[in-house]
Amino acid sequence: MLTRASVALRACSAARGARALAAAAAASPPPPLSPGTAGGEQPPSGAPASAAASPTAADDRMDFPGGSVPFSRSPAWVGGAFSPRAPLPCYRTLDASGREVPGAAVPHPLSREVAVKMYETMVRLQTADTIFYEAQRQGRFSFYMTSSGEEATAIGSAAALSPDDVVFSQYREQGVIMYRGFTLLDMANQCFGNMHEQGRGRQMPIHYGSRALNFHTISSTLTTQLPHAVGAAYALKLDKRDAVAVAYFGDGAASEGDFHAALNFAATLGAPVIFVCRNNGWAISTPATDQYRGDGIAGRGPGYGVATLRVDGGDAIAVYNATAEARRVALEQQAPVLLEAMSYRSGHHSTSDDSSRYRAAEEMRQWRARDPVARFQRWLVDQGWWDDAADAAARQAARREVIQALEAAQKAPKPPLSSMFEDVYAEMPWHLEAQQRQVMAHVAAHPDACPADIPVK
Ligand SMILES: Cc1ncc(C[n+]2csc(CCOP(=O)(O)OP(=O)(O)O)c2C)c(N)n1
Ligand SMILES: [Mg+2]
Repeated sequence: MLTRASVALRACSAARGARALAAAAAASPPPPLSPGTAGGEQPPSGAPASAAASPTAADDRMDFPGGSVPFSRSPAWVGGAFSPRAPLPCYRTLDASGREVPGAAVPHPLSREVAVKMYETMVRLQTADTIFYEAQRQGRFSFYMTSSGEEATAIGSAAALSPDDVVFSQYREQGVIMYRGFTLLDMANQCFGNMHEQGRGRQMPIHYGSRALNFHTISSTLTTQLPHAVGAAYALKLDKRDAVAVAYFGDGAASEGDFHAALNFAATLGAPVIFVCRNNGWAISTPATDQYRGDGIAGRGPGYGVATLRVDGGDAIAVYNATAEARRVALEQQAPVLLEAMSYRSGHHSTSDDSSRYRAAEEMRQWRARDPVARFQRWLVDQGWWDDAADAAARQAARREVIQALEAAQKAPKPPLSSMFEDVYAEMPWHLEAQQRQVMAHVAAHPDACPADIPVK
């Protein structure tokens, strides 16, 4: 059994609970800055300490509108080559094979019901990813992205959220919306762009969204979802709602200016938002090592005054606990939290990519051996909550459901051509009416201009 540190942690005050988790996660806390580089007035180099004039209360600090900082008599450089620091540690509860790490803090133990739901969702996600990917390769729809290697990040975090929490996702977190209740048929309808999907074919495949599930429609314009999430979180705060906003994004997306604007706005407004970065090592063909020179994405959080935790993104239990703590801190302190989930994109970036062109087969093989779904399954089996027969049945059922969903979605009618002018304005303005007339006249004159399966009306 895992150490049920939750019992002790829950007894702690709110603030102590957060610190306890951070402390338990810290295998080796970063060393303090060396004397003379920060932390107050120091005697000039070479001068005996006794010879240094003792500063008065008034002149040992600089008080300015943005805060109060201590003076130092030596140039207090930090960062880069001046003060290399140990990387922030990565919180985990399971080892690479799925065995419990002795002594790991688990402030929010998983119930059997939640754990099994998480695993069954992982199985459906893996099955959907495999078959949807193949369906795209067969030309049945135009594009797909898998979340292979990152299933535990999406589903572990989703399980720790409330249905009232508002999600803003990038594009590789379909496990989150699935966990919330988006069906395989909903996914297939969106990928085929048929009349049953809420976007009515106006988005590329994989741009899921659901008002009912509090999941904003995906926009693949990287990082735009982060400022949106901060705004939503601020609205939740003003309305005194018991809910947070959650923004998912990749390591590459964190290089956009919107990342920095979002963190700073969230910190200064005190917005209850959880930023979940999936650092999967790659932004298409650009390795994470080309994205930054600091300590990953987590290293930036403290600079913005944002509570930050690095977590093993392949450990569903660690991600669940990190997210549950992040949610508690965000709500109690009305402040943002940054999680950096360390993971690996085991598949190609998308169906438009061939990752064997830019990364080593050995790297992929090593990461696939740490498959997050297999790790979580090992743990479930160790609890006596899962076995081979249950696994085979779940995979067979998922396979049947995915195939049925794809067949039904492919057969469903497409929305009529005129629908592309609808849903933005309550009443269609004159310029859209004019454009609609032009399109209809064009298609009447050139029937081949419109795909045969789109009703012209
Ligand atoms: C503003 C913007 N710039 C560039 C792109 C093209 N693009 C799509 S995905 C991607 C890489 C993103 O990598 P990351 O955020 O690490 O997510 P991952 O694909 O690894 O999950 C890029 C550059 C885009 N969609 N939007
Ligand atoms: Mg990435």
